[in-house]
Amino acid sequence: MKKPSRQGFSTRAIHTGYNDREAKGALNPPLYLSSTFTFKNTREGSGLFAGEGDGHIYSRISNPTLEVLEKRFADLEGAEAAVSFASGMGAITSVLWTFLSAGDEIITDKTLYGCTYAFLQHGLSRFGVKVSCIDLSDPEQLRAAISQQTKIVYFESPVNPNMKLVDIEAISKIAREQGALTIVDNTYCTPYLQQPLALGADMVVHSATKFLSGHGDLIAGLAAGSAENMLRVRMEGLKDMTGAVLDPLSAHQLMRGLKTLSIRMDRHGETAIKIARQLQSHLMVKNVWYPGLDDFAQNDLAERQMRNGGGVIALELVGGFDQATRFMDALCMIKRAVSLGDADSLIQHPASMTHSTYTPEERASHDISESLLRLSVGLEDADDIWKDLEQALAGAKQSLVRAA
Ligand code: 7XF
Repeated sequence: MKKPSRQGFSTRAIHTGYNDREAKGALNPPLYLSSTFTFKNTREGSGLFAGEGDGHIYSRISNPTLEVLEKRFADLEGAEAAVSFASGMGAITSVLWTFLSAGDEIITDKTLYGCTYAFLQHGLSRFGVKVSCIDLSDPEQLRAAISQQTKIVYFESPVNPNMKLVDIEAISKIAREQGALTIVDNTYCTPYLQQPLALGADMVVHSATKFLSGHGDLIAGLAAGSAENMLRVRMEGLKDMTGAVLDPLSAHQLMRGLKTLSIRMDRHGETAIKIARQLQSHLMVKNVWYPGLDDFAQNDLAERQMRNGGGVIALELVGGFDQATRFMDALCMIKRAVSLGDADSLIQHPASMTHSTYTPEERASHDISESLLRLSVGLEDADDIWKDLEQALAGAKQSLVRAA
């Protein structure tokens, strides 16, 4: 991996990968709306197709606007290279198609974002890949399960939606000893809060739709890792298998989001810990899972691998799902919507929404409670977020009292 850069994270999120002097002094990188790129002569074109030189051929392979984003993002993740995609699912599928073949095994944590799980169960497994789901928060389970057949160990940390953490360093070490690649979905943290590659992982994937862009106005994905692995992802998974290429306008907007990533993540974390504590002390709230809480079961691990607890809280109310529905419906400012990491606070019910790709039986055995709610804490004033939650909790309490 590349040596750490001398400038700080926030500076690099604004400047890396772009020289305004090469673009008529434009402060922001030009938007290259071009599907194809001309060749000076036939030899240059054939050479580019043979991997010689470093020009652009066609925007499904590379584009100068995306190139700035990719260089900047690789630097932030401490990676040699990065590739951008049309969505987080585009990133995940392009990476996994690149490195897996029939007969290989992928070991994943038992709890994953719903569509990632669906891709493994309904996609990869139909093509002869063995998919094994275990509890990766216990590294000994990986030690027992891993074999010569295992090509990839894949997980999220924190896990969507239940906020469990996976020890990236411990898992990467076991996988490496067996010759398997570790791939971490770093969506919840972004490289500002957590650096999986520095902890030994081989690649990271992201839904850049979330905190990285931060404003709920685009869908995008990113992957980062060694130059060799990223070249394969670009030339096999992206170019030939999924074609899930990011459009330049979204790349441009995503770079705008990256410029404020560090201050947004600090604020998400500061507000989320306050809200998590307030929720914990409310009579209507049965459980709160947030990595910044002192009594969070994996608090030590959170301190070791995360800068702060992030912007997402999982909770369960007294009275189960019926009360949870009343509570969600009573919220005024906080929006009922999937996605996370936006300036706007969002709440959703994983069992019927983001994780409805699991059957009820699968949810039961994959640690996804039917009454779990997921709150993405936005950038509004903490007092206003709490006021909205409090009035909705008061309504839920009244209806519980009436029912009793
Ligand atoms: O393809 P997308 O940009 O929506 O990203 C897929 C994805 C990948 N990894 C993680 C950890 C994710 O959370 C997502 C998308 N999750 C949204 C959510 O959980 O609300 C999707 C809404 S259905």
